[in-house]
Parts: sequence; structure tokens; C-alpha cells
Amino acid sequence: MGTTVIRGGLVITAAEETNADVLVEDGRVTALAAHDSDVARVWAESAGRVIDATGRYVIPGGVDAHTHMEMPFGGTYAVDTFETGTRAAAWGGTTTIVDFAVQTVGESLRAGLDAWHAKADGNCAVDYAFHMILSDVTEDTLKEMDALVDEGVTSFKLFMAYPGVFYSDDGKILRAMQRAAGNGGLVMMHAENGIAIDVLVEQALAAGRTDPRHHGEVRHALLEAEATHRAIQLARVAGAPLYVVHVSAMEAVAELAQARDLGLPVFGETCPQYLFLSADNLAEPDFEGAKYVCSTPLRPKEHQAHLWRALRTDDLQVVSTDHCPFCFKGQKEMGLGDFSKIPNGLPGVENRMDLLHQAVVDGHISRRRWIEIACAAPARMFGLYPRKGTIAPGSDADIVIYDPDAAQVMSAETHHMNVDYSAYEGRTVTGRVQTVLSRGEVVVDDRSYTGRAGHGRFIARETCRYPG
Ligand code: DUC
Ligand code: ZN
Ligand code: ZN
Repeated sequence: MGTTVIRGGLVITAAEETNADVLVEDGRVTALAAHDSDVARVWAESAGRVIDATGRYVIPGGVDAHTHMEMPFGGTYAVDTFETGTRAAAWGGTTTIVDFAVQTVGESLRAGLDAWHAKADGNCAVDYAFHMILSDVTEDTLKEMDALVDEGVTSFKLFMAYPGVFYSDDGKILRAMQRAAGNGGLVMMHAENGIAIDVLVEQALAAGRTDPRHHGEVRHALLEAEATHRAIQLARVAGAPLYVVHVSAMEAVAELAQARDLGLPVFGETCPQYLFLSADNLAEPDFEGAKYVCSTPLRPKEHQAHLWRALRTDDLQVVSTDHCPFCFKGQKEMGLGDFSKIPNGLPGVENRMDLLHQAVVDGHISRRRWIEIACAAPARMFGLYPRKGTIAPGSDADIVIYDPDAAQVMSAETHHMNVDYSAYEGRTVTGRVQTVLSRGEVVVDDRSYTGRAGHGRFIARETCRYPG
């Protein structure tokens, strides 16, 4: 692979903004130099390729730490394969995904991880890594956690929701946390009280409340907050760090903030759907609300300000997508007449970087905070930094040339995710990905796709390095 120079752009990392040219050699960033400096001029003369980034941002490729490609759920599968999902990620300026390998109840972690490797191997357009979902915490499973940490699968998701499917009781959760405290693994928690939610689901359906909007009501914000509180206390008892996924309720944010004020190693992620969509979408007529069914659910609009504030104050550290797409036709429709049968999940891997740039335009966050929550913090949190998540000598040349002025209209007509609707249909945002490099290879070239399935590699991760 030759030498590439990215010239004339504003380089933005979580730490600083500099007017610099970037030298890329053999897939890595090797140096930065001021525009028009002597050294930058020499690079440009000898480079195999010069990419003009004048008037553009030069940012690290996005790190989406929460995706579900081909995930089995509710009797069907998330429709993006690793091939289609990582291609869409590249289009949206995300150059690393961390997907969730699933342990099937009664089977080993190894079997689940092998199955996920088989799905991804040779199919990805950008780099990928795995977390492991623990569905069945046993003595054997606990031992297997150590081996997984050694091979770069260093985080484990547990569920306080979905009894009979992914659910773990408090004893199982405590054991997994104790194991993680010993082996450097990070426990990720789906914090909703699933036992109580199932009672409310049963009552709602018995009372004829079957529409999608009732999905949001039965998954009560207080049941997210209660589970978040419990997860934090269990992690304290175990002496383990904790990362709470897809936080949507302001009451859950308050639990995280309180724990962080005590100096506990407790971290939280939210997702664009909780920042830009609301329970109003779940209430859309003609079953359209099903498009917005995910768990945790979308909340009433007033929760959004609390999420934005927590992202600014670092009470929430990461924005990932929980990309888990199901088509409206044939999949979401499985829940016509019974909201509890709607497969849970939203598409979004392609939209995250743009929506968060819109948040910069709207004044919710600064440019550097955009890069922090979308690139650097997830990379640090999940043992990928500084290889991913920044532009610095030695880091992988995963780089996005971003046009901050272009307007685009989000739509299923134009997106690249393998799903028949967009959660953001018709929304105009300012800013657009122009060119994307993955380990120095141009995978999106001035809005033409030049990537290929199989370019993306599995990344064995280090253990967590706390952001902040
Ligand atoms: N939430 C979702 O919305 N989909 C998949 C799993 C989850 O926890
Ligand atoms: Zn979850
Ligand atoms: Zn998820």
C-alpha cells in the first residue's frame, strides 16, 4: 500500500482541532504537519495519492460499539448481514463496529462466538470486534469468560430484561461481575426490570391495549431506573466496573450521575433514537409506531434534554446505535394486534455520525465532544484506543473527510442499510460524509463506494481503559 496525504482540512480529534495535513503510510497515520509547511509540501510531491480536504473536516472514523448484525430476535433475524451492515456503516463514516455475539441457552460461549466469527469472517467492509452476550451464566460459562478476554472479546452483556430469553437473575449477574472484576472484562448491562415489565405487558394486552405505543408505557422509565440502580449496587459489591447500554430514561441518567459523583467506575451509553425521536413516534397511527419499537423504549420528549446534558457533563460517555434493523413489511408486522410480538430494534448504523454532527449544528455539543462520544470514548472504553478513535501517529488510518456544509435528507430511498424504512425519513441534516479511509484504503471515494467485503478485519481488543 502506498502513501496518501490528506491535505488542507481541519483535523478534529477529541483533544484538539488543527489545520493540518495528514500523512498515511501502509494503513497507518504516520505524521501530521501544518498546511503549507515545507514538510507537508514534500509529502504531497511524493505521495501516491493526495486527497483534497479543503473546507472539510478530517475526523477519525466512527466507532459504533453497539450493533446487532443478523441477530436472532423474537422469531426472526435482524436484516443487515455483516456485509450490508458494515457497508452502510462505511457510508455513514463508521469504520469500526463492535457487534454482540450471542450465547444460546444451553450452549457454550465458544459456540456462540464461533458462530459470530463465521457470519463476519470475509464479509465485512470495515473492521469489527465482538462483545459476548451471556444468556446462561453457569460455572462453565464463567470460566470461559477468562479465555474470551485473552482472545480480545473483553466485554460481556447481561440482561435484566427478557425473562426466558436473555434474562439473568441477580445472583447470575453478581457472579459474572465478580468474574469480570478478576479478569479485566467489562460488564455491559441491559438495565430494565423484565420481570415487572412482563406483568405490565400481560395486563396491557388483557385490557386490549395492543398498539405499539403501549410498548413504551409498559417498559416504564422507573423500571429502567430501578434496574440501573440495582446493577450499580451489584457492580459495587463485586468490585467491577459497569457500562449501562442504551440509556433512555432521565431517571436512569440520575442513577448514573449519582454513582459517578461517588467516583464509581460506572459508565453509560445512549443512542441517537433517544436523542432525536420520542414516544410521539411510537404513537404514530396505522401501526407506523412499530417502526420505533426498541428496548429500552423511546421516551416522552422531556427526557431528551436530560440525555443531552448528561452527554455534555460526561455522565453519559458514549453514543452508539443499537443498530438492530427489522423490516416494517413482514417483520414489524408480526406484532399487528399485539405490541409484544413486534421485534425490538431500529436501524441506525449509517445515521449516527450525521445525527451527532447535527447536534453540533444545533448547539447541543461541541465539535470535539462529537468526536469524543462517537469515536474516542467508545474506543477507549472497549480497548481499541489509540489504534481506533483518533488521528495520531501510529493509529490506524481510519479517517473520514466530512463536509460540514452539505445538506442531506435522510430516507430509505437513499440509505444503504438493508431495511425498508428509515427511522429518520424526510429529516434534513447539515453535514455529510464525503470520503472514508479504512486502514488507509479508500472505501468511500467522494460519495462513491469503493470498498469490498473482506477488507474489514476482526480486531482483538485490549481490556477497558476508562474514558475521562
Ligand atoms: N434492544 C433492542 O431494541 N433490540 C435488540 C436487543 C435489545 O436489547
Ligand atoms: Zn439491550
Ligand atoms: Zn442492543
